[in-house]
Amino acid sequence: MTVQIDHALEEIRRFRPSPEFAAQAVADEHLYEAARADRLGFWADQARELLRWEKPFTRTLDWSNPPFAKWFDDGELNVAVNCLDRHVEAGLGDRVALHWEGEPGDRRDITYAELTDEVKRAANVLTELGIGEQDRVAIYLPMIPEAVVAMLACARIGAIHSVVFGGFSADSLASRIDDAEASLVITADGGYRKGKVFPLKPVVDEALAKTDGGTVRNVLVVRRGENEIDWNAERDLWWHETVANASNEHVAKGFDAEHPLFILYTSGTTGKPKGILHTTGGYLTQVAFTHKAVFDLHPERDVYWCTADVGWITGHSYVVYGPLANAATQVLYEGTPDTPHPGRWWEIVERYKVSILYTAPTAIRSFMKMGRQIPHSFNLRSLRLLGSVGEPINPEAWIWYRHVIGGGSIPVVDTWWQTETGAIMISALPGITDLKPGSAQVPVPGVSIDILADDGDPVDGENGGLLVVTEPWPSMLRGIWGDPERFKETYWEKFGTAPDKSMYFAGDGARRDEDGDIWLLGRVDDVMNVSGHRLSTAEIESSLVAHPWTAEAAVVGAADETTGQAVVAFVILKQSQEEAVSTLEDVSEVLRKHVATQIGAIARPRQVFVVNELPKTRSGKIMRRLLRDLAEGREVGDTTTLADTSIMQVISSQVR
Ligand code: 6R9
Repeated sequence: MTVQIDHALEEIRRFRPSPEFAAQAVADEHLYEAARADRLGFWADQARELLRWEKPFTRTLDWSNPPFAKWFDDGELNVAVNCLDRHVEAGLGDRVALHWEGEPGDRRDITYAELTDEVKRAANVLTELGIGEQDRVAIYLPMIPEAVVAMLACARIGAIHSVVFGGFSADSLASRIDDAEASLVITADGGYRKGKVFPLKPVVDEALAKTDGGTVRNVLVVRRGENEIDWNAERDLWWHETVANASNEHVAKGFDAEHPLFILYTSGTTGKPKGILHTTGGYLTQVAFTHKAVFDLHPERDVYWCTADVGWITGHSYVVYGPLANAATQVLYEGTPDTPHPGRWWEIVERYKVSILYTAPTAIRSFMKMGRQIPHSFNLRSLRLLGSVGEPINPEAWIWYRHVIGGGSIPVVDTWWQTETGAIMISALPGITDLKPGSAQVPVPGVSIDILADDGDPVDGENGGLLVVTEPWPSMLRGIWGDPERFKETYWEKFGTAPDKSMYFAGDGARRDEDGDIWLLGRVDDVMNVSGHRLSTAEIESSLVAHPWTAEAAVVGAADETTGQAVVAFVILKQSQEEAVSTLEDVSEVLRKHVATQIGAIARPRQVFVVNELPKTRSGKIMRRLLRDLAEGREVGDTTTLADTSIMQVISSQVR
């Protein structure tokens, strides 16, 4: 039997690109044609056009031992040279690479020449500390320029970085340091968040105590928080005493295109975090290509801002590697969106005249909750393109983003991808694609996507199924650090081990509409089964968010005696509506009816709980697993990857 996900919610709004935008757009139809005609040739062209190779490659893809791919593998390049030196040599040394803004309001503009200088110094320090090719370096920093410098310094000398979100616990940090057997940790005394200094170095000390010091020989500490810290004179070094005094002469060598670049840990739904491994040539090709084509980058005039933390893959690909490879000018902001006032982001957009903004639906929905008067008290007219990543963006949030932030006429691109895919895989191309709110739309040129039922057969019509990538792509993960078996099982053997059945399984549900546009339906593990109907979280959540009272919603399937599972919803109300609603029982009744009318009786939530917060990861993804525990009356499971680990207590008290 083929198992599919039912498709329910209709969305009919469409937005054509404006002729003015289309006329100046970087991407044109020709990209799709070229990729269709010769997929590998297309990627080889991108690799040659967008990057500098120390030694040109002659082979594009070696797929003789799937799922272990090699791209451009007889070529050599240096990632840091591609992101820095070559721009300086091309006369762009005075261009601002980073407009950095700290949360307390301190600012630094760093040019490409200055950034190159700093990375060379840091590379020399790493080498002096005995860090060599393939050695692992853990980076545990706030969003300060040194985070970018540290990553590029590793890349420059062929060391492998593993960035861990500042704010992850000592346990999480320790397990990541252990798994990668890191020799060095780069951290700061502390960083700013919500108006306060949060300690980082003390967490590193605690983590290293847990690992018995393990493989770590040194800790390099940036001074940022000026908070009191303990010092181990044999192990610890100050960044400002070492990097500032190091030589700025550093000749970078080329490394094989399959030389590892970084490990980034991503929490599997169960089990221990997976260290996703990325390499250099293919990765840099696809991040540079997508950064340019999807964001319509004109590096000479755009100011780009991706709000992601560098501890998330989005920060790797679209704060560090993509934008810098493309010589973009970008904003880097240390703090939270609402410190010291709720208009902080919009003030930053106004100050730097940001033209391209890339953020997550969670942020958009939290601004929706606070109301449009906050962004509207700033001048946002510099914006000409908006992007979204991390979760399905509900159509209502998409419309709000386009209208309230974008002034009503600029493109919004919803980009689907994963830590594992390394770069954007599905997105509209602005200037070409007719935009549909809520749909991630089409594979980027050179990427092959399909949607299959559980047994590997195609799904019927517009029904939902499992999203798969059918052909290898340049920025694909090369493995799970230290665990090739888990790599194969988790991603490549969903439909069996026969060569024609081996495809990359993303773990997401998706459907294709009649125009061929792709809609993401949420994680497959979160799909609910109500009386034999498989319902997606994304569609019911979008329906809830479409009601004028609701700013955010999460739904889960909870065990139910009659229907197998029942839909249980958690909603956050818009601040402007809180007075309009009389009692919480009313809200629940009205929203249950609303979903039943919009989608159908089968999707009507059994319960709707009004809450003030939802449990989210540091990158803003809702952790539905924890809400399911709550809805089924169980003790709440592992909360270590939550941005705020105390949030579940708050939510449980509101639900009772
Ligand atoms: C880049 C990133 C990957 C998971 C992915 C999916 C969800 C990301 C999305 C989206 C719908 C989008 N996701 N972008 N779902 N529409 N535009 O988020 O990487 O942190 O590894 O998460 O995020 O469920 O499988 P990562």
